[in-house]
Amino acid sequence: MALLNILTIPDNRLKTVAKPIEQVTDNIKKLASDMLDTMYAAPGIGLAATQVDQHVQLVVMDLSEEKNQPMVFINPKITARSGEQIHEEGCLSVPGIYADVKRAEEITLEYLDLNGQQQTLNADGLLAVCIQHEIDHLKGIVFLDHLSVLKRKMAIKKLTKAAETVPVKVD
Ligand code: K1U
Ligand code: ZN
Repeated sequence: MALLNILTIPDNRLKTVAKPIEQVTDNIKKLASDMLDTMYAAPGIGLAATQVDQHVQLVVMDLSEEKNQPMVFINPKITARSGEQIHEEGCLSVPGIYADVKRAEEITLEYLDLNGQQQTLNADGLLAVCIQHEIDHLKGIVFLDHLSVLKRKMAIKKLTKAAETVPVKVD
């Protein structure tokens, strides 16, 4: 088991755009496994390679209660979206800050699995939210970028001021 360092804002490396993975090598499989370990330890329900300073299109997630349903998405691409939902989001790269973000309610995702096989997934609810959040990371976007300038500034101020303990929700 290997735990990776998670970058936090305002680290500029979080703004890097990730490159597609050309081949699912043993190195990519090891990175996916280390990212899952890191996500479970954080704890979180998702993690993008960007957040651990690896700039390839790789995302891991597990939304199950028992933390026994790991998902790995390689080169994930949203090919259809519909509807709208507002969900409270958090981010391991923006610790202690939570805010409501508007995203598509239903999406279709195309990706490669760990065997290099093309897959399609239809998702809604929290699964769709989390996928959109993680794909944003691969594009160098964090969820604060979806907020108004004022709310973003408030969040960053709160984060800097209170690198302390209590989680805060930005309304
Ligand atoms: O990308 C990340 O930083 C992970 C992030 C994913 C996410 C959460 C909520 C909405 C959208 C995307 C997190 O996992 S934050 C932590 C979190 O949500 C959580 C932690 C422990 C138990 C349950 C949830
Ligand atoms: Zn995040």
